Amino acid sequence: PRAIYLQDYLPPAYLVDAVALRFELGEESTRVSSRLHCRRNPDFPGEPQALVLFGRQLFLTSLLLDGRQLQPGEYRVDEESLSIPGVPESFCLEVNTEIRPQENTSLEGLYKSSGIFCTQCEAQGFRKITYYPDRPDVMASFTTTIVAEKARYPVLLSNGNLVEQGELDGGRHFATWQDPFKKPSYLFALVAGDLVRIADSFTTASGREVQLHIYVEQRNRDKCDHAMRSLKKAMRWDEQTYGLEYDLDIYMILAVDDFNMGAMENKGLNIFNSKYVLARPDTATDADYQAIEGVIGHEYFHNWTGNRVTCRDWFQLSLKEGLTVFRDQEFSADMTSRAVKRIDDVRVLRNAQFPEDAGPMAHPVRPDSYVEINNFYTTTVYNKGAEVIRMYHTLLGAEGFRKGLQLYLERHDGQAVTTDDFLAAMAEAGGRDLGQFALWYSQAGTPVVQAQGSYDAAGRVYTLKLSQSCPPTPGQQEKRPFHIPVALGLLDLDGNDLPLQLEGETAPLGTSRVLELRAAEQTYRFVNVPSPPVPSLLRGFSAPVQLQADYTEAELAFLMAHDSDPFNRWEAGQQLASRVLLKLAADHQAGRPLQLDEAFAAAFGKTLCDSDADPALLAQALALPTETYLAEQMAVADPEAIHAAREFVRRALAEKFRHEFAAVLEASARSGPYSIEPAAVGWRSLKNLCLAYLMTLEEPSTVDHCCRQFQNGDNMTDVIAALACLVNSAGPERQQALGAFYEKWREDPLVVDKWFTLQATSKRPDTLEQVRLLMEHPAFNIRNPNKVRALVGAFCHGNPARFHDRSGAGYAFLGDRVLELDRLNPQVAARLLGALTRWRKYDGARQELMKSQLQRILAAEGLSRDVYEVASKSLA
Ligand code: BAL
Ligand code: ZN
Repeated sequence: PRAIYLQDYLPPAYLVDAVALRFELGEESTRVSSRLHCRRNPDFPGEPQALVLFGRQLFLTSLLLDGRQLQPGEYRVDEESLSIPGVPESFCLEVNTEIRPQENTSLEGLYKSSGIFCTQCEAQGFRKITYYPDRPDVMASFTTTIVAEKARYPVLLSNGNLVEQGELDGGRHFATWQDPFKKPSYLFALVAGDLVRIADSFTTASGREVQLHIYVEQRNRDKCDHAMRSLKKAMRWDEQTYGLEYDLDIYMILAVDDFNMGAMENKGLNIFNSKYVLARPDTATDADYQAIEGVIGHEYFHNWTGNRVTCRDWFQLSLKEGLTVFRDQEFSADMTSRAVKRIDDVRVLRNAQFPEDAGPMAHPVRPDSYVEINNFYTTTVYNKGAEVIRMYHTLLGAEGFRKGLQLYLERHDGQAVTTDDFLAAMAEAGGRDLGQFALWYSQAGTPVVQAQGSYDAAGRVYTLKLSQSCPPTPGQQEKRPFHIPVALGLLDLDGNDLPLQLEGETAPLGTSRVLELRAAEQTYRFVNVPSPPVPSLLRGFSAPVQLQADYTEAELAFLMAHDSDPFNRWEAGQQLASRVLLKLAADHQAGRPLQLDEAFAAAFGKTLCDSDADPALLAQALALPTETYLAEQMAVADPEAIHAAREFVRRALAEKFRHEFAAVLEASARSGPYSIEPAAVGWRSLKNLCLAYLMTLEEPSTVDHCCRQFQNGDNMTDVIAALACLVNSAGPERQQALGAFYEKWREDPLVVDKWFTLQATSKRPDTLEQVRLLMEHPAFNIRNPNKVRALVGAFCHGNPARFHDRSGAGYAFLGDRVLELDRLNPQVAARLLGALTRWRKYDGARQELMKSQLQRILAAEGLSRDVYEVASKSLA
């Protein structure tokens, strides 16, 4: 397999103005006829070229140029493309192909899910439907006719507006859809199936009525209310926040069970993984409800940031993804709790993106090259990309950012552009030089920011020295300094924010401000500081960096109690807990007895008893850093020691604070009936966290409480939280509860996924055996990505203590699954393989075991590009 480079980009040699597609959907095979109106691209540099169309796994039946059938000698077909030399300046090409969607297990292109025909074309799935210049900078108007048997496929959908429909002979019918907006092929969608429609409508700010349709299988019709409500909220939010209105008269969403991604923003016809649509209080957790709101928002927001203005090439993927993730994060923050949302988002960044940025697959937000673009739908492109957008927002302010976004959308509406174009619009609207800021797109790796403060009592001056560096990443040994916004405040002895005045300023400017670190090292002098302050640095996590500050434990406890920035209050607690846990992990390694740190316990107890605190924030503060995060903090990760230390602290805290935890459980019983409002969600998260702590003691009264919550809970959040505790317990309740849960929910695949995940993430030593057995369970299906992620993915990515078992059995299990899956669905296989990429982080024995699996995979015949790229780069 060959790498593709950003520096080799050339504009397309030919443009497509319009394309008319006709699909004859069949049980054996599907015929696709495509009529392309093409012309030479005046902007293509150099001599006229052959027309090259991309296509994979297609059977070409005929090819006509301006109505004349081409003979085999007049064109060339290989595994990836069709080329026709000597085409005229402008012409009409008709391409007739056959495909077999029912055999398509890659879930890319046109495929079938539970009897429903559906598509996934991003990034390069359209070329599995027909030969086409399948690249995002070729934008055309699409007209799509779908013909299918009416009884099996009463609903026929595509992008845009329905312009014609009717009956045909032999029990068949057709529908023709026309999309008035030009689009790249990756935004094409087609759906045919026996579906029910949930209908609603939305009146836009300018008074246009938009029909909103959610299509699902009959059995799911009562699980769409939340998705519909979320859609309407998202539409209103985008109008109010950015003045952006929806542009078609109809917006459709389809939910399918078999889907590689979370969802897809096809113009006017989003196709969703059912996980991000379906919810009922008894089937979906609070986290599911929030994820649905976020993903519905995300796909809707793409209509402007992605569809109206799209990417020139796939290196620019973060242009639409980073921006749209930022937009969905802000939407969710406005709908729920801003502080809790920020904490959740930073957790994702630290637990997934920082490790990626520190490993062999590290790449810039705008990568320089790829072998398989599907491997670049990463947490770097998405989540670090969103942090980059957030930094523009921090540097320009909300109003400057809004102006910049408006300028970008006006200037580039209907175009396929680059991250440089986005940066130029922001720089112009904000009146800022963002030249150095551009390094966030081109340099990989997580910068390290070191902070050192000193106080001069005589001069009443506080001096803060900030320095930055960035570790080497593949292909980038040396890094230039980044432009880093560092939001900060200074706390006085009572924990109040001090007014901030830098040397040279005539008066203080607020109590929280953003310093712009641009050099490798910069010093800031704050004047008129009456007493030695405690700095609150990187407030709100104002940049995606690792902060190293020389806080004492007492200072961390002080920030935990007093910082006016809720994110930094949480952060101080996490830093304190990390220190304690890492020290205990070292004790475990050295065979020393483990002891709970008294100062940490006191700070924890104080937080737990803060009856004025917001329960949602309290739950965040009381949750210990994850095993994955802690592993990242060690020079050589030791999953066993981390697990032992963390479990020890959980039990020790439960013993010490059993009455306080129990008091929270009691208080929560008075917190009112089930609702999905943020306050109720906050109480549930706090209550279930306290229950989990108490259940580490497995005292009969708590086990009883847990069983009652499991049996009588009126919502999935409470039921699954209780079941999770029981699954980790040793008593007979475990098996009973798992059995009862499965019997109750066996017909609901999304709930069964939760049942798989709980067992795959169990702390019990026999978990791998259980996972192997569950792969034989009738409810497991290796062709369904959600099932693979719920069972195999959850074990390999979400259960470090068991996956990294010294025997290497977890690694061998993963190796087997990757090879098995690669033949069916390379995208899913490559993602799973991500669990082995950080092998250098472990001890020598584990390194050998992990490496040998990577080598075994790489040696396999007929490997996909996806898996080849991950395995070869991991070993490089
Ligand atoms: N564009 C792929 C799915 C998403 O990010 O919305
Ligand atoms: Zn997206």
